[in-house]
Amino acid sequence: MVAFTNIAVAATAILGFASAAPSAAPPTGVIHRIFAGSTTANKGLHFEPENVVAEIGDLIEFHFLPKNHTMTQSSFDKPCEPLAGGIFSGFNFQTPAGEANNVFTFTVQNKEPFWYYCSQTAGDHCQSGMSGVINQNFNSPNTLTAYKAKAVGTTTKQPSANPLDSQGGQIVPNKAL
Ligand SMILES: [Cu+2]
Repeated sequence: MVAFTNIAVAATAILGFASAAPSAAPPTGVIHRIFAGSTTANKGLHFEPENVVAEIGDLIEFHFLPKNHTMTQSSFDKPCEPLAGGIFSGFNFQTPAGEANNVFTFTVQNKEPFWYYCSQTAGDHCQSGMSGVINQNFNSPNTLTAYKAKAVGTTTKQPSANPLDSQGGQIVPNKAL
């Protein structure tokens, strides 16, 4: 009985580790490109598309347009605030014109809603509606519209003291250039 308990504990530990690892899901080969700073919507304070449905193992690839945006993971309940241990692109994609030289990528690990915002405070991007969601639960009142409404009046917070410290994803060359 003691031995069985130990095995169960060990299995839980392994599963916990696997779900926390950034690249645990086998890749599907599907890439979802999301553009930060669309020039056609909301005066550029916009992710396009801002509502994405993705499968586990799909790659999410953020392309950055002017001027200096981020992708910062949050919870639904606290818009414009980083989720503890969440994914963050860092302020590594400043560009005066056209797409930044690098993109930010990560692999979808589960089907839970993934909420994110831009943490640029010059111009209050998050409060102005620069946010998005991957795998929204369409049977839930937690919609992107509700997130944006809740974001108004919040104060943007950063995930790290160093604005360049990305976490949970990869910065790789932009093959579209
Ligand atoms: Cu922004």
